[in-house]
Amino acid sequence: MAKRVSVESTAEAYLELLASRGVDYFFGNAGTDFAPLIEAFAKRQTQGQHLPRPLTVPHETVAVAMAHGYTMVTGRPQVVMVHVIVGAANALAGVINAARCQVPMLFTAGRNPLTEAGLPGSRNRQIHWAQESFDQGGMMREWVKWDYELRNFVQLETVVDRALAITQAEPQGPVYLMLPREVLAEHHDHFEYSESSRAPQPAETVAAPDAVQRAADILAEARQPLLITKGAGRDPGAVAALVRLAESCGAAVVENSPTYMNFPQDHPLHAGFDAGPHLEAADAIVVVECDAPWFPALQQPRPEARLIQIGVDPLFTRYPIRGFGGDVSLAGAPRLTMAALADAVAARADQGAVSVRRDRWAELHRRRRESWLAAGKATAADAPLDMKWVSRCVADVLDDRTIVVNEYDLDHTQACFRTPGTYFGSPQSGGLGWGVGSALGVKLAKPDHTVICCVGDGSYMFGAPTAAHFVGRAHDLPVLYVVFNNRAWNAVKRAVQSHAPEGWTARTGHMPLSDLEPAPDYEMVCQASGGYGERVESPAELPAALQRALRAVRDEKRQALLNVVCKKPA
Ligand SMILES: Cc1ncc(C[n+]2csc(CCOP(=O)(O)OP(=O)(O)O)c2C)c(N)n1
Repeated sequence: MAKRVSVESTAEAYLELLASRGVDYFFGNAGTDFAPLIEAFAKRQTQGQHLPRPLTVPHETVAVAMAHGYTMVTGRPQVVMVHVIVGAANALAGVINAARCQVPMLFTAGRNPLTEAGLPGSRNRQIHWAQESFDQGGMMREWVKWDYELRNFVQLETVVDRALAITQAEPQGPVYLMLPREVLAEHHDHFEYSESSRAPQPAETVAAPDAVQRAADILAEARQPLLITKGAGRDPGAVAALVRLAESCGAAVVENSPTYMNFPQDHPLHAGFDAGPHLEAADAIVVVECDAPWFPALQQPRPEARLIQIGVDPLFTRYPIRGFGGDVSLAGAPRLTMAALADAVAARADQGAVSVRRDRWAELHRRRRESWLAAGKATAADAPLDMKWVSRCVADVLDDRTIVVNEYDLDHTQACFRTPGTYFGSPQSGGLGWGVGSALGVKLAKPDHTVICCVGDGSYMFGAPTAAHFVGRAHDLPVLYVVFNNRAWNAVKRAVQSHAPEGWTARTGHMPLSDLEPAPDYEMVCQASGGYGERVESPAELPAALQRALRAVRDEKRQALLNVVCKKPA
């Protein structure tokens, strides 16, 4: 049905349209290009009209990460707007993360005024000459599914609906819309649009039945089937399907650097976080939404092992190189694919053999968890604290209404995630600075949940923490940050150690470009924005410190940060 509303400008019509399409938030980091939009926001807020809620986010890293975090728990894309080319440059790493994580997002930037004079919105600031590029979309193009510049008011509805449809079509990922100031500033008196989007919205797909049957034949005949996943839980509904698939053939499930909660970690078929020990024995391997299931330079499955790949894009089309093979490849919604495959396998598999395998895996599972528990407890008295012990203490305060965002240092072996949507790990693209902001986005989407952001000291600093804590206070988003402070970039140190185990750094004990000392008093960064902050140096004190911090976020409704002083790596 067509709807006609009175507006003053293209900018106002744009806000009307975004709200009608279900966009809740507009994460903005503004510049001169925003002027017509800010006017439109002011008018509509004053008049109580429907609009996406504008949130001021004073660094682009945080803005993109917040949109990422909000969407990874709701599935619904939001709008980020940054200031022309310079804002887009700051946002780019976050857009790369969203692209690799297949998170939809309407990423937008102002476009410098095109005209030097003569139109409403024409250039009137020093920067308006130098901030124009020949191809503003070019900087982002590799990382977005579609980019376009809004050229006129007449196309507004088509352009916005097309952007929102493309970002949400699988494989999902950000799209980029540029908004020239003259177009936003154009005067209009009314806007007519269709109440719901007319853009095609492709339905979920599932592989053809004969391909599913071929995969089922492989799994039914396998004696040692193995499942490896990283991101099946992007769709929380896929978790139950993965459980059914694993149970149908008695296959162990390895979560490889998980980006989501994929499979209940207390399930007897959960086989840990490293496929390495199981690879040699496997005769059928199912790779579910996992870009790098093993490292061919270090280890390969047996040559005769049959490979099945499942994912919305099992080819990982946007990766320049990825050579993992597939005897059967099942593109489509993993939830539907795995459900169909589980049914087909259950109908064929030898139930006796399946139950023998399940019992064997269950015993290994029990022993593995016991040894992980013991390894954590063995560090309970270490000071500075061991990250295993920090992880164990964090794990002890988790429940089904607590969501963890982990950028690096929470040790998976010390926790036990059971509920879909309760764990989110670093994007596979590794653009640091994601955790701090995405935890804010999660809290925005789930205000009734506790959100704990586990973050390395390095990752924390990449996350533009001053801006993030500003947002936490300004927009009432009480997140608990646990900073695993080892005063180093351990990932960099480990890379040097594996590159040159007996090299100069090993012989001299001197490793440049990897230390973070003198370390800031991170707790004070949070205190500076009204939060609770505490430095923790004693392992025995950590459980009580976590309770104090949880009281701050849950009862006092203010953000909190524990600066946990951990062992410094060599
Ligand atoms: C934007 C960006 N810059 C640099 C890197 C390289 N890098 C990967 S891990 C890492 C260190 C992370 O430090 P921290 O969060 O303290 O965790 P730790 O490695 O000490 O456990 C760095 C610098 C990156 N991934 N992303």
